Amino acid sequence: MARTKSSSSIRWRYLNPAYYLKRPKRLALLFMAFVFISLFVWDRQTLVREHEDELLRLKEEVEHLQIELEELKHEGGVSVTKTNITTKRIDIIKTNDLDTDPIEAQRREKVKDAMVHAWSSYEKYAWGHDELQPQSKNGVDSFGGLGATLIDSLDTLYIMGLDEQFQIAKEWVANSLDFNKSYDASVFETTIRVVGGLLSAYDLSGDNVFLEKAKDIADRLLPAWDTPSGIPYNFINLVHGNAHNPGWTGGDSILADSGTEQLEFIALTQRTGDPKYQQKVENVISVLNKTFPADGLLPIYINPHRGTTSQSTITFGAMGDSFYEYLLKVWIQGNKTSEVKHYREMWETSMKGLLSLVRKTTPSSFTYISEKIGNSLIDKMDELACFAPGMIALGSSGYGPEESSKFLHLAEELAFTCYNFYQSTPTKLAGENYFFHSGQDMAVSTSWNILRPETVESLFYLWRLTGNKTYQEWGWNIFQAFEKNSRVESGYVGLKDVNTGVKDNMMQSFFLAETLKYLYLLFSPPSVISLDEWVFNTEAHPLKIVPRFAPGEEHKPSIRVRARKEGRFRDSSNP
Ligand code: DMJ
Repeated sequence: MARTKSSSSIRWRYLNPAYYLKRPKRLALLFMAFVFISLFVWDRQTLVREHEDELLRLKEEVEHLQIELEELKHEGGVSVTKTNITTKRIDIIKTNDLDTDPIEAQRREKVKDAMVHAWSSYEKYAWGHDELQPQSKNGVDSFGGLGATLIDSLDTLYIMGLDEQFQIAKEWVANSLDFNKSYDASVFETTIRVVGGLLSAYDLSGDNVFLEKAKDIADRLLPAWDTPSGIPYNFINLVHGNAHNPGWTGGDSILADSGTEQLEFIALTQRTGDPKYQQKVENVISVLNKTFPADGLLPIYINPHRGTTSQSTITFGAMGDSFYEYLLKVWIQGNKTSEVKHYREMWETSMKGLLSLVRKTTPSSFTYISEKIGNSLIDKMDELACFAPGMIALGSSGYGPEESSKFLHLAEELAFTCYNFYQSTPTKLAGENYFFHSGQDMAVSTSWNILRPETVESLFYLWRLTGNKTYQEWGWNIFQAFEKNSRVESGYVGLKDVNTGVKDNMMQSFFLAETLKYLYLLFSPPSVISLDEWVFNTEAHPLKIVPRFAPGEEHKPSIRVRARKEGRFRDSSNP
């Protein structure tokens, strides 16, 4: 009994504080064990809490993705939301901030300065007019008084982060832009500058005012397509809706003027849900496809009654150019799906035709695209055709590997020729067109320069698609030539003659829409207006690529304004 009692008291003595007070080493050991156990437990609990938070966040994300997926199923495609687009803008700014190449950043700032100079001159002397005449310091309404420069500049201001200027311009669009003008407007110019500019501003900012205005002007243009063949008349009165073709074409419609509205009008259908815009412009391509020649090259004049072409010049320059550009770009805008396969096929056919026009100069072997009348090739190339290297590079990736590198190589050779259009003159600015005489390489013919963008456009695409910094160097040289010859106290002017440097008195709206934008993007990271997400119209207005509607499918707008409510996305129109 005594033995049992003593062994139990030995066991319990460890709970008696007096035991430890007499043994300080054991007390210290006990204290350390306590600290370790507490730290271990605390650490586990923190980990569990963090995991719970992470799980909750992931659950929320899955929930949002499920909602998006549901919407996808209902709408037949991914909805591009105002929220998403606005986030993109934040991405643009962030990307710029993170950019580390100091030379690129410096050059980009210089181009931005040029935009600020051009814009503030327009603001001061020509506000609300179509274009600024910098030497006489006044505005002119070359497009019927639709604020062409202002609308053409919206997206450039936005992309460059010129927010204050963008807001002021937006106020003007909301309060002063008026299309109710009895003016015979060019369907082509109004579409590429005004419809395109407004839609791009809408896609970037998500502000509905731009979409409303784009719809207003497009509705006024739409009767131009009401012809026996569906090939549009190229001019229309914005109030009365009576359409016609200019007398100098002999009543014919012009190829580029009739086949360069597809991107904008398809985009408008996607954003409004109204099929009529897309139907009118796609019909034009169907009509032309019926009699599309084996070489894919169409003469520049088309009879709007019969829908057939008459013998006239074949060119990738003036009056032909952007028809070919839009065949490729509608395919890109349509996500390269089977819906738009025929656009790609037509474009590839035209590229075969283009190859048949390619020639080399002597003695220096510059590659150029000739023109054609009947069976005769003409050794002439417009600077306007210098958009082609960019287009060919953009389309090259759609071919198999061999063809793809062949076309990319051609694009690079053509871009070199176009750059030499600039380098070969005393001002280092290109003339309007060039002739190629045997033994003499290239000779400038029409010698003005009106601040056109095509060469820098191609340099932009080639730099984006090859990563070759040479294209940035060439673009920088061209920019410096503009700064040297075209910058005046109140804006930028063209040159009457690139040999003498004598200036004209016009700041073309495409200088702000295209030339400066492409130069800015040439010195920006490729994620700024990524070519995977955006397609540029022929006036350099980026349009967001969204899902394409199948024919006959019920049209619902693909770009909608949505608000976040109770953790779920809902239609703001149906709160
Ligand atoms: C622009 O209006 C467009 O790029 C059009 O397609 C052709 N010409 C001018 C710029 O040169």
